[in-house]
Amino acid sequence: MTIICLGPKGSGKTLLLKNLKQDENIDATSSTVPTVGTYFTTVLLDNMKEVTIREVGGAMTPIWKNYFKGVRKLIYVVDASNLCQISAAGVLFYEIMADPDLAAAKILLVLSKMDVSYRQMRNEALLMMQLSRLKREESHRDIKVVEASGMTGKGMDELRKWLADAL
Ligand SMILES: Nc1nc2c(ncn2[C@@H]2O[C@H](COP(=O)(O)OP(=O)(O)O)[C@@H](O)[C@H]2O)c(=O)[nH]1
Ligand SMILES: [Mg+2]
Repeated sequence: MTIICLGPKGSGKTLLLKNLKQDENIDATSSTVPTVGTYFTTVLLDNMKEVTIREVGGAMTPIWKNYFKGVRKLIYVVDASNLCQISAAGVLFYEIMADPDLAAAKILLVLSKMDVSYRQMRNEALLMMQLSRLKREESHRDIKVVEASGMTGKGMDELRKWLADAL
């Protein structure tokens, strides 16, 4: 079972994964180093099953594709508090959706940093990502949206549930 976590640099992937892992050493400074290469996290779910998630650093966008083979679930993280970054994130998201290696993958779109965002920005972000159009065009596909924060732990239960689903 391969799960990957993608998203622009600084969108909050590492902090999110640390939260999922319930890492005791999380603090605000522990994730400021951009992930170089890829980073693996193993998460123990409530049903005592373990899943391993591979974060592919945002700086590696040109070679994301190399990690798509065999991927069953994909977590795409966008920073909901940074609308400047969203359009570019949306373009990349569309590219990912079009990749034949991911045709059967379940997709989780994470709007991160909701602690410093607010509802209107969340709606704006989804509009800018053209999510409703994407859902229409990719109606066969399972796309779920979760609002999260690596600071407050918001959304972690939903994320864990999604990870445990149909393992
Ligand atoms: N306020 C806030 N800051 C966050 C959140 N998640 C990450 N950050 C900060 O954003 C920066 C980049 O986070 P990181 O997890 O390394 O991003 P990555 O490049 O996607 O792995 C760090 O300074 C984090 O402390 C969040 O949910 N809320
Ligand atoms: Mg990272």
